[in-house]
Formats: sequence, C-alpha cells, structure tokens
Amino acid sequence: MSKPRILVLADPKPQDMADRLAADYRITRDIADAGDVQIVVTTGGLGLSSAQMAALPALRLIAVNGVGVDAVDLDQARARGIQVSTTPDVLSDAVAELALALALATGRRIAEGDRFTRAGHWAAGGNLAMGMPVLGRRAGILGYGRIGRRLAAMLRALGSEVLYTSRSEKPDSPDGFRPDAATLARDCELLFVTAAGGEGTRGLIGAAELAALGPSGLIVNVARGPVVDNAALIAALQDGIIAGAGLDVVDGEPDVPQGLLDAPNCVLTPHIGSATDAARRAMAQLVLDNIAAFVAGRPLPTPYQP
Ligand code: 8YV
Repeated sequence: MSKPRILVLADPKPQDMADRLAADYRITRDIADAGDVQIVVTTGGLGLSSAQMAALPALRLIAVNGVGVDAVDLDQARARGIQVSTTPDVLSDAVAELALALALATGRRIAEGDRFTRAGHWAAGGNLAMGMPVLGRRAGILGYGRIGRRLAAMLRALGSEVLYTSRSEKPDSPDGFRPDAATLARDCELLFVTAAGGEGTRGLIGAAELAALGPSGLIVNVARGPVVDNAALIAALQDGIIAGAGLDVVDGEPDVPQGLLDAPNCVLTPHIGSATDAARRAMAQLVLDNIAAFVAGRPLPTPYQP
C-alpha cells in the first residue's frame, strides 16, 4: 500500500519528529496540491480556516499540534464529519511553568534588570526600581482547564491562595470559585489567563477588569492574545492602573503594538508556552499517534473534546 499523503502546514518539532512524519507519509506543504489529501497537520496558532478547509474536499482528519482549536473552523469540521485531534496534558507543565516565570519576571523586574545591566547602568552606579513579591500572593486563574489546574497546583505548592473562574464551579476543586472575570480580578493580585481562545472569550479582560485588579496587580497571559484587550492593557500599564504584565501571547501576534513594546513593566515572550524539548516531542508523538490511528481505522487517542 502506498504511503498516505498529508498536508503539513507547520512541521512538528524537534526535527527528528518531523523526519519521522516524513518517513511514514508523503508530505505536501502546498494546499493547492492537496485536493486528494485526507489528513492535515497544523498548530494551535495556525489552525485551519473555513477557506482552507473548503479547499480540501477529501479532508477527514485535522491533527492539531497543540491544544487550542480556536483557529479551526469546528462548525465546518462537524458538518463534514471531519475528525479533530489535539495534544492535551503533555504541554500543561511547560505552559504553567512559563506562566510562573512571566509572573516572577514581571514582579521582580528581571527583563528590565537585564536591560539595565547590559546597558551599563549598574556599573555606572545606578539603581533599578524595586520590584514586588510574587510567591505567596493571592492568585486568580481565568480558565480552569488542564493548564489552569496545573498552574493552580504549582501556585498552591508555592504558598498562594488560588481562585478561579470557569464556565461552572468545580465541586472537586480546592480553589475558590469566582463567577466572572471582574470579580476574580478584584479578589486576586496575580491574574493568570489560561482560558481557551475564540469568540466566547474575546475581550474578557478589558478596562473594568484591569481597574479591578488594581495598582499592585500583575496580569499574565499564556492563552490567546484576544482574551485581553490590547488598548485597555496599554492604558493600564501606562497609567499605573496595574503594576505589570507578562505576555506570551498578544492580540495580532506576531506583531506587537508599540504601546506594549514601549512599556517597561511589560515582559514579552514569543508564544513559547509549550516550547520545551520534552513538551514539543510529546506533542509531536501524539500527532503521529493520532494520524496512525486514523490511517488504521482505529479511534483517535486524543480527539478534541469540547
Ligand atoms: C502551539 C498552542 O500549538 O497548544 C496551543 O494551542 O498555541 C501552541 O502550543 C505550538 O506553537 C505548536 O507548535
């Protein structure tokens, strides 16, 4: 039997995992040459748009190398009976760890201190402005899925009380439920965004929520950029409405608004939440496993579950 053809919109990482995919399948990267292709590999960030999906009449499986499906046209997938797989759990530690790192970097002015030192200000006798403590402060988590719960466990272990907001209260949770983002922001000092992207969460954090977080509050976003309103965040950073922001994702990424680039109290990373060798390798393995199961006519090991 000849090897199935697959459309790869972005190679899984590291390279040896992409090589394994290329060894098992015939790969095309050209959507115009994929009319017969049943399987697409994409990422959480890239997804698969309505137009792309419509250009793939034979499509049967969308293998997302990531957990976010906000950029996949799920309605069309459902209507056409196209299966969708994701890579849950294996990236949760990496993303939660980056969220903690961003909180620490923002509160303790690590990026600012690095720039300050390299610019020679330390050697010239200067003093960096003081930071604020991070560990043990009351944390709020917006979006209490796998990543949010993993982050909650880390924060608890570091001495923080943890509150969370999600669609419904979780009776099995040791953390405190708050019904909406504004109440969560009011009641915490470190606000972590781990919510799924998409229209349902767009702009959940705006001017009112940032005002509720207050002048000693920090916000960290490791989820999707549009959950936080850029203009409101820039104003809040400039006007001291909040103390700082740590952002791994930004609405409009990879372009970052000048107001965020200019804000000294904003720490930016280029959407690297899952970018550790261990996490990316395990994600790629799940992509391979899901494709192999599909080709063999078996149930997907990790189908997307709403
Ligand atoms: C990307 C992500 O998929 O999981 C997600 O939803 O956004 C990321 O992990 C990653 O860039 C894959 O290459």
